[in-house]
Amino acid sequence: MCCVPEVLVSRPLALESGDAAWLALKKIARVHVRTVESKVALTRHPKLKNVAAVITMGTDPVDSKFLAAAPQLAIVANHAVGYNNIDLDAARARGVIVCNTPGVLTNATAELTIGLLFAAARRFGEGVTMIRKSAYRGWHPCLMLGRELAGARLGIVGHGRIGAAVAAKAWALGMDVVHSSPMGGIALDDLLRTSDFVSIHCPLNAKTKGMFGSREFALMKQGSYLINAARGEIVDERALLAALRKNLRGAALDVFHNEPKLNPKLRTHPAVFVLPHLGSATVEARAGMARLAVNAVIEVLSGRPPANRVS
Ligand code: 8YV
Repeated sequence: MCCVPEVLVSRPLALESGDAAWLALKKIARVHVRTVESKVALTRHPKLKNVAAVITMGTDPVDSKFLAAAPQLAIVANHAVGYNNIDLDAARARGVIVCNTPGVLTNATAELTIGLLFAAARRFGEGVTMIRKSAYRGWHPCLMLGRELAGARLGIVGHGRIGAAVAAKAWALGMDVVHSSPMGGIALDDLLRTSDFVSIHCPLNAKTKGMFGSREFALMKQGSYLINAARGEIVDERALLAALRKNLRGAALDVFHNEPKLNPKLRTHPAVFVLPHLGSATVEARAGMARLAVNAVIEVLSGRPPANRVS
């Protein structure tokens, strides 16, 4: 048994136990799965010192401390398209391959974003709260009026796979869609000044961290909305709360700072609708992500180059 590589999976994957990729992995490796209930941080996991591969979640920090605790490690397969949780320089210095799971979650995340647009525009959060508190006292013509998406301008910040998929769906809804990204589109300031809805779809990195601060919010239109299904840290939450007292009508967020601990001011704000990071949470996307991560591990353990290598 000494030559069978060991693999640590940070959380159970959304795959059937008979899934072909999963069975193929179990054929070539001894696989340890950390339970959802486990309180042991991945960096302190007792198996880490022996593993050749790890499947991490986007929420697991992979830094030099983590890498030092895993001296046998050959691959980190990140079960996420984003890899802001991984110190790529540290991985490169150690010769550890890093892979992600792009493509398979594009549609799921774009659909969720369209849901957030409707939730913000048609005040789903306030409506649900009214019902749950038994505060609905009867229909009247001015009850909880919202905005229509058709004809409104959607400004997409970041125009990768997910931003482009959101643009196609929003266009089909009759929205006037513009985008801004380092690759093209309009200037960010112009997008902010002219959009009724601003939706963030860029990766979190040194350039985008805190990119939405008081200056950016001050540029946004009176009565506009912010949508974020990318990463919480792209938005300065204090500046967002201040903008909600001034020019912003509402916000719909799938991500926030310090997940899972949400700032109580955002949690209780009537014009803020928040979901627990559900962008890729569909059976289809999660199976696709799991298979990409598992296959990347199989390839590396078999001495072949994996797909979706980011370092
Ligand atoms: C993941 C995501 O659910 O892929 C990403 O970048 O944000 C989500 O799909 C999350 O990162 C947990 O792994």
